[in-house]
Amino acid sequence: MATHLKNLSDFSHTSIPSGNGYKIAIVVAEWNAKITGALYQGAFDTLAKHDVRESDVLSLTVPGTFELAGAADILLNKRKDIDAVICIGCVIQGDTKHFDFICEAAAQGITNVGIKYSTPVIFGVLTTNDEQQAIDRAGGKHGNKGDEAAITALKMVEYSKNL
Ligand code: DLZ
Repeated sequence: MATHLKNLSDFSHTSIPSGNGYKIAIVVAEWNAKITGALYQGAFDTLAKHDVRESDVLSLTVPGTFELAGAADILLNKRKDIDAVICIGCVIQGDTKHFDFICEAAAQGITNVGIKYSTPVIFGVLTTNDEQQAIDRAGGKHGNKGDEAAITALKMVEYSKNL
């Protein structure tokens, strides 16, 4: 049920909904696999903690972050039962312009797929200057951004189901 927020502080108090009955896909890039594996584990565990059944999680891999948007598009085209897609990747700055092209394509592509299918497609992609920054955000001192991606998916599915 949609609620009316009385003041801005209400935004920080929205509870994490139960994902019981939600079907969620997690698409994981193989590049920087140690990092994306940790992000995936965080997302998977968070979904389980919030009642998403293991059998309702569809886990898939793609070669790199660049492929995430295309993979989400193919998935949502073929599987009408999926409530949300969590895209997980990690792009680490190198010496060439690859970083910029991959990040830009992934962000824009993931946005476009979500809008095309009116389905939450979550940007669980780390874009870091170096490996340490990625480690810090994949279960390190800055938490696990996979957990946050899973919580975002739960909140967005609830949003779309209860309007
Ligand atoms: C080619 C490439 C490079 C240089 N760096 C990364 C990266 O840091 N993270 C990542 O997920 N993928 C990287 N890739 C691979 C591209 O995402 C993509 O798989 C290839 O360009 C083929 O389309």
